[in-house]
Amino acid sequence: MPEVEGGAVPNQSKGSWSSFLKSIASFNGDLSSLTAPAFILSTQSLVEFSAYWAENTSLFIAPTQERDPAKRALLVLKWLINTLKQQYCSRSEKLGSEKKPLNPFLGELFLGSWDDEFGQTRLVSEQVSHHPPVTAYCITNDKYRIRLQGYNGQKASFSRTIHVKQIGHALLTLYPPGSNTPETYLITLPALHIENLIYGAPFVELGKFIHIVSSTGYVSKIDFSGRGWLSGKKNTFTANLWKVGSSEKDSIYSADGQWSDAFTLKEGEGKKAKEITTFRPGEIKLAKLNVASLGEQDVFESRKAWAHVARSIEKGDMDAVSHFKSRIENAQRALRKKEQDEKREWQRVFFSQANPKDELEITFQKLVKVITNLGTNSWEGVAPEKTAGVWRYDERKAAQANKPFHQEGLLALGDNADGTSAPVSRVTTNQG
Ligand code: HC3
Repeated sequence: MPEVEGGAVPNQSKGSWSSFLKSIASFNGDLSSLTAPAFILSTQSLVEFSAYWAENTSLFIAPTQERDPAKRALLVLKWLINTLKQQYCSRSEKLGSEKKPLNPFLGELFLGSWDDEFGQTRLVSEQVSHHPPVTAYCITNDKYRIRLQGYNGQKASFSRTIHVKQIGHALLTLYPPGSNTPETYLITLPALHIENLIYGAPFVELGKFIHIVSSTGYVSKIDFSGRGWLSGKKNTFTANLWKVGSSEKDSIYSADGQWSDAFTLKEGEGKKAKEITTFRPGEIKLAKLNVASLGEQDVFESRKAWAHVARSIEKGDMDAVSHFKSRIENAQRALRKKEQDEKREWQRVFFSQANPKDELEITFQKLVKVITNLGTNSWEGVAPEKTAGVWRYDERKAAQANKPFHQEGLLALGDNADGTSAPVSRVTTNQG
C-alpha cells in the first residue's frame, strides 16, 4: 500500500492514516479489528444502518397497491434500487467520506418509526451476534400489511483495497390488494469495495450482482459495474426482471442507469425495450425517522449506549474515546463470562432462530432453490455457520418486549446502577 497522497487527510493525521493503510494491507478480515484515526470515525453504530431500507416509505408500501403480479415485482425492484443511494452513498454525501461505524455490542438496539401519510412504519434493529457480528432488523407497516426482515454480517478481505462480502439476506412479505395470501420476496445483498482510501476520503462501490426472487414466480437481477466502461459514470447498473422458467433474455422489464443518480425503467429488454419512466432517487422524499430522546431510551439503545463515545469522537478526544469504548467492551466481556459460568445464552429481545416448519421458512427454502437453480450464484445468503444461525423476527418475543429490555441494565455497559462509572480494568480496545 503506497504512502498517503494527501487529499482529505488532515495534516496532523497523515501519520496515523498511513499506519492505518498499512494495517489494512495485512488485516485478517475482521473489520472491527482495524484501528482508525479520529477524523475517519463515525459516531453512528452499524445497527442504525438498517433504517436505510425504508426511508422512502412511499416506494416501500407501493407494491401493496398493485394488482398485477409482474408490476408488483417491478415495484419491489424499483423500491430496492432506490434504497441503494441511502444504503451506500448517503454517509459520503453528508460527511464527505465513508467513515468507520461503531461496532455494535451484543444486544444493542436501534428502535424508531416513520410516521407519515402512509401510517406508521416501525423499525427494530438488534445486534443478535457479536462473534461473528450480525445485525438483524424488521420493518413493518401494519396499515399497508408489508414487512421487511433480514440480517447481515460482513466478511472482508484485502486486495488493492477493502472488499466486503455481505452474508445474509432480506425477506419482504406483503399482501396483494384484496388478498389474504401473503407473497414473499427473497433479496440477496451486494458485495462492495472501498474506493479512494489512499486520499483519506473513502467511498463505497458495489460489485457483482444481486437477485430478488418472488413466491409469485418472478426473478430480478441487478448487475453492478461501478464506473461504467462506456458511460464513465459511477454506480452504474443494469437490471432485468423475468418469469421463472423463461430467461433473462426474455425479460418483461429492465432498467439501467446510475442507482445513485438517474435510471430508466423499461418494458421489455435490449434494443426493443420501451421506456416507462426515468427515476432520480435523489428526488424521492425521505421520511424522518423518529427515535426516542436520549432521556427516554433504554440503556441498550444505540445512541444512549454510545453517547459518551460519540461526544468524545466529536471533540476529537481519542483518550476519552478509548476509555469509554473499553468500559463497554470490558462490561460485555464480564457478561459473556457470567453467561458461560451460568450455562445460559444471551436473550435476544426481538429475534429468534428460524423454525424450519414455519410457513415463511418453507417459502424461503423454495426461493433459495430458485436462486440456486439460476446457476449464477455463489451467494452466502444462508450460511448459518457464518451468521450464528438464521435469524427471524419473533412476534411472540416482540409482544413482550418492554423497557428495561434486559435486567443487566447499566452494568452491561460498564456503568453502575446509581449512574457512577465502574472502573476500567483492562484498557484494551480493538475499535477506533
Ligand atoms: C463496510 C462498511 C460496514 C458495513 C456497511 C453495510 C454493508 C452494513 C449493512 C447496510 O445495510 C449496508 C452497508 C453499507 C455500508 C457498509 C460500510 C462501508 C464502510 C464500512 C467499513 C467497516 C468501514 C471501513 C473503514 C473505512 C475507514 C475505510 O471507511
